[in-house]
Amino acid sequence: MRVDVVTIFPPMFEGVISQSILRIAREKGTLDVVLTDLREYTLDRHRTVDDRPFGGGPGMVMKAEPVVKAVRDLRAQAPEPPGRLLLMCPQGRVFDQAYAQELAREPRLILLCARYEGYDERIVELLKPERVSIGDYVLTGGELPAMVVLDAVTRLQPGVLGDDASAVSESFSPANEGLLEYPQYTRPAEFEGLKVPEILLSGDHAKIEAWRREQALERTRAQRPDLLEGTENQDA
Ligand code: 9D3
Repeated sequence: MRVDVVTIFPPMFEGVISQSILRIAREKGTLDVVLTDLREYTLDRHRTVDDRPFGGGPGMVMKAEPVVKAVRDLRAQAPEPPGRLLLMCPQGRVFDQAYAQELAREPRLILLCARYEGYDERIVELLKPERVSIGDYVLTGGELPAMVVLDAVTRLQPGVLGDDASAVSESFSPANEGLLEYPQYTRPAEFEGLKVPEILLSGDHAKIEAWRREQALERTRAQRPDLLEGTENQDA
């Protein structure tokens, strides 16, 4: 999969793509991340990417021209398919695991990071991106959201997490019945006076499984009752 990122801050991505799962995916050739500095697509001496809003008001607005040129240039880069274009913005479709799975199947994504208070609406009219938000809180730009999408989508690529494929049996996937995960423990069996639940040391796999499901339900009820609404777990 190829992921293009258009941003005025390419260095923000360096740490994320050079460590952990993203580094492994890139080394395996599963993932190709191409960072594009939006300022490369400006023509003026000051490399201006923003300007004051028509009609007045606070803040600056991202100019249409550099963004439109950058995206057209990337889309034209053969032999890659043009790819789905995602505009990271607070008014977008909220990113969740189903959305991540949908994007993970694509051969190519272009992630557009906005800065400032917004962007010239003609960017949307001309490029017809899908708008993506990562949730209802205010950040300073689209870079962190783009990294969130990149991380979630990368770990779903075949082979990235290994054969054991913990990507399929986890919170928010049908294999886990849409429940939060059960508590886990590792050695030592006692730490600062706290013992690992006896049942996990019993070797009785049926009992362990029942305990885990009960714990997962209990946690979901306490922390995320919204996940239980309208599911087969409702009466559990
Ligand atoms: C004055 C109204 N603000 C909208 C709530 C303007 C505004 C604030 C912050 C416009 C852009 C931003 C920067 N945020 C993003 O670019 C962004 C974002 C976010 O702030 N929260 C969750 N997801 C995203 S995706 C991009």
